[in-house]
Amino acid sequence: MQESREVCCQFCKMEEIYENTNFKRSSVNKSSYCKGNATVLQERDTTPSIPSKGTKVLLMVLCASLVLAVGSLCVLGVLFEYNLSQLDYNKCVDFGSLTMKHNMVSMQLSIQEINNTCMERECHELNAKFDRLKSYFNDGQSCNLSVDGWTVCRGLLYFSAEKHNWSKSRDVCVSKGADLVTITSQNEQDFLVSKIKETHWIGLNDLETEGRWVWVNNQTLEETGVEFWFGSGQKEPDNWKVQDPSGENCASLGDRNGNLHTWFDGSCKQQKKFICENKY
Ligand SMILES: [Ca+2]
Ligand SMILES: [Ca+2]
Repeated sequence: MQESREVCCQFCKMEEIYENTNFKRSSVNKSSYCKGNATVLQERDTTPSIPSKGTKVLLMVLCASLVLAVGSLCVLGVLFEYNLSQLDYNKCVDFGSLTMKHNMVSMQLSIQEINNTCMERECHELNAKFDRLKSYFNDGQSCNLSVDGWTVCRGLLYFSAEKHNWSKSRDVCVSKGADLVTITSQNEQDFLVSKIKETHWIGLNDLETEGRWVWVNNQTLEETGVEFWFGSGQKEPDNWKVQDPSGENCASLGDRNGNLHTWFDGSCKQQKKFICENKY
């Protein structure tokens, strides 16, 4: 009997423990059980029991959490879709920009190729001109005998085949668009000397003022700074008047004695070959 009472008390404690659970309290008649009828324990009641207040609160919290989770997932989904569309848009923009840059670079490359072609053509033409000028200035081969007997050097100097007095010689030069040659440098003197085999009239005279020698372009010897008289001015010009009382007022390169490297004054009436020069 004492043992049955102890079982009854333990059962009552368990009831208190499981009060907030879904387990259903047995419909055992506790009083009768406790009163000693310990042999009869009824099966659990199969009818649903009313949830306790704590359970309701827990369920409400769980539901709220679930709603929040679903809402968060929806928001995340929307954001992901938006970012994905933005990414696609940026890709499209980048692709368009790259395509434009590619077209620009292609166009610049085409222009550069055209420029290179033009530069190559210009370079070829300049080289051809350089070769012509090089052969034109470098040697005596640039002097050619023309059909009328003149020797033309560098396209600027004309060595006559016929002989005239000084004035007539100058007239012939002028008729060719040139004038009698002026000599204003050692190189020019040397070049002319190398091309003649007899005396030639040059464009130097003192017709206007005796002793004041000027070139046909009115330059004086002081202005040009060079002069190549025979005997370094001691012998020529001497204005010799034996053959011509008017004296010697015209200059020639070389004399009849074969001195071809210096200048001589002589009578302007003498018949000599002459050198014309086209300055232009
Ligand atoms: Ca003179
Ligand atoms: Ca003389």
